[in-house]
Amino acid sequence: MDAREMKIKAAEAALSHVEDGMRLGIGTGSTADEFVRLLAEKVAGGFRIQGVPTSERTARLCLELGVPLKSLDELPELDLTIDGADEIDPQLRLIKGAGGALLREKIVACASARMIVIADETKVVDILGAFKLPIEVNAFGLVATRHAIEKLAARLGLSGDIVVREASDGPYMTDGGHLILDASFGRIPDADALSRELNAVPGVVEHGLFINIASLAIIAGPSGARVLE
Ligand code: ABF
Repeated sequence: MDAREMKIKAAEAALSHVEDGMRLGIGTGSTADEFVRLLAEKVAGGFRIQGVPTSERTARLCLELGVPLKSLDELPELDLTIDGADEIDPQLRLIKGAGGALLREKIVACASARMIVIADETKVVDILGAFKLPIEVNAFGLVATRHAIEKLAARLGLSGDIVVREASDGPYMTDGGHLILDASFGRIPDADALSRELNAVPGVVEHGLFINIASLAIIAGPSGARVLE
């Protein structure tokens, strides 16, 4: 099974948790895209859902494939969100945000009664942090915010480069008009403490540590899909 087939397996397994009439948060990324494609087939067959997209990119794909969308303001309480992740640890703590949609992803997931993560085996880790941690920041005071993050990281025994994410035409801008700092800590032994400390920095809009948010994860490997909960 190649990487795409594994993503499709995880997405198929997640689709079995979606019930007719659900208000559904719809994630971002290549795994979430596979879920959208499968969901669109169900919708074409008469299945009724109302989707809230976690990014402009996902909104475009949903509209293209005929998945009905609402805004989160129209549907502020959701039944379920299905989304991908960059890393998943045994406590279902996640690093998310490689796709730059972490803020909307976290808002939508937290407005949902349940969040199911879909991923392939390569995303499962014992300790978070090998993947760069995305931190969405306000452009105002960027240097001061980065210093504050460096200082709190040092207090927690973390070190590594913290760099502004770049796009082909300059600094990467999120859907919310913010910048992203990617922090290469390597290992984050106390993700809960780091999350709390980052939340206390005024220039930090949101960060990619998702703690106590995911309800279960569907992990696809060469021999099929398994569930982590
Ligand atoms: C989004 O897409 C992100 O939070 C995560 O960074 C990424 C996972 O993408 P993929 O499924 O393409 O690996 O859910």
